[in-house]
Amino acid sequence: MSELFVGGRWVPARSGGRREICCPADGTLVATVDEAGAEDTVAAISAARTAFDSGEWPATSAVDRGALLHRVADRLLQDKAAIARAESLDTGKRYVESQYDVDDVVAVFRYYAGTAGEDAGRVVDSGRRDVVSRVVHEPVGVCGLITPWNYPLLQVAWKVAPALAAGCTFVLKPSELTPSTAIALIGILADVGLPPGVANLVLGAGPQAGAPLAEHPDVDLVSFTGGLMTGRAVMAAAAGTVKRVALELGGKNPNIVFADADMDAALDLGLTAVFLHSGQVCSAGARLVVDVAVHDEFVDELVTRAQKIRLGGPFDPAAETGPLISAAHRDKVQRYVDGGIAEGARLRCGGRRPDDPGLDDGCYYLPTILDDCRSDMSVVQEESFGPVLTVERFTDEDDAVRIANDSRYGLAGAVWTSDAGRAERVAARLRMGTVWINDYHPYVPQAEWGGYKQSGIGRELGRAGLAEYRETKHIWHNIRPAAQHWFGA
Ligand code: TXE
Repeated sequence: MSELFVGGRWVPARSGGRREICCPADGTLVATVDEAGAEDTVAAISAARTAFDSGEWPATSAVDRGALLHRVADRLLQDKAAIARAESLDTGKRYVESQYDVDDVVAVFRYYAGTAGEDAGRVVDSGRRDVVSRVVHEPVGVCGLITPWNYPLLQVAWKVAPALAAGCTFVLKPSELTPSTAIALIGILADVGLPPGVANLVLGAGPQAGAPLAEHPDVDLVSFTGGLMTGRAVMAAAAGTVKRVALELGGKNPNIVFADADMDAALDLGLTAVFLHSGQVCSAGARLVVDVAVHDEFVDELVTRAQKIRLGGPFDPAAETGPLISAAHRDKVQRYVDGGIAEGARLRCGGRRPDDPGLDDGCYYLPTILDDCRSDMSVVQEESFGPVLTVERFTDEDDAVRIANDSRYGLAGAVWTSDAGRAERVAARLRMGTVWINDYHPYVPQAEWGGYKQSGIGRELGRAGLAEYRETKHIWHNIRPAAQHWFGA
């Protein structure tokens, strides 16, 4: 039984509510956890407020904060097998991928351990010899951190590590579908000596357990990763108290392939771009924008390869990708595919559940390719967040850029070409937070991650990812105070 973590103690949900967590690979019961209501979240906010206003953490030296983050990274490595297993059971993703995810989480904690003391502030020219003027950075305060289910621990780490590095306190609300690794991380934070009240955890549904984090006046910042519609609701709720808002709302990311690209690499990574983790990736290359000159051969080969992708559970050594997160999500993916076909797309493969009866109990969906798509189709414009690739053709460089930018989103995209000048021209014109040239998916904690347009507000990772959790203060120190007699009195 897992409870909530409030003020340094594991406590039951006040409502007595509980939720069963089931593995989407086969429906087995994985865990039973407490289900918080708004009153639990308000109690957690109060604990975080007290720890920020009266506790030692915000005044702890950056060196000590960094040392604590390193201890967290050490423990994560020590517990890697158990954490990866828990992540795979909650999400259904392959165990090996969950292990990579833990490595990435460790890298994020190490990165912010190293940067906690960076950019503490600067002295600025006051224009006066009797004045010392400086700009300092301070922790923003109490943070509400709301995360989704596709990379549960990774997305928690992208928020928790910089928040702690900056000296903030927080209330974390992970996805109600995948809470296990957040529970493990909170346990580790307590074990390595984080003072009570700095890290608080509430589990449960968004509208009940999550909404107070956007609304409550004692929360200074809300950082949210999830869907566009929920992100809009969080932003609207946060407006009532003008709190800082950071949003990562996914994308509908173009993967542009020119005729002069290295075709084998473009095919291989084009497949990974969209079908990794069955498309449940915010930066998935779900829109293939391909040169009309190579369209036929490229798409034919992609279809051949997509049909060979082996589906299976987290511990099936033959599996290359896993299930979707839930049956409801699979239904949503199916609706997008059906809608695309109704709007004129040509189904080249997939478009349904697999035939294998061994997969019947899981939320599996076949890798799907829809050809002959247009930018105005819903399946092209909206995030299906499943293993669905749409294909559009372009005639020249301008056309490719126009199609790729024809989206309300702007998270990521890629361009494949052997012409370096063209690669740079296209990269410069794409309105996206990340552009890969002749590659897809890599990221590093040192580089900012986030979206243009409706993909979000602010950045995670990198220096900007730390800056999100800092306030900026100008301190003007008159070292020779003297009356100025502006007024005659
Ligand atoms: O996400 P939600 P869902 C996209 C993807 C997916 C869609 C919906 O397209 O199909 O979002 O997924 C919490 N106040 N992404 O419904 O609702 C919720 O409990 C405060 C993109 O699972 O956005 C969870 O913790 N919080 C994405 C978190 O918000 C609320 C990753 C995300 O849930 C809330 C996942 C409320 N009113 C899905 N309502 C990405 N950007 O990577 C819900 N929540």
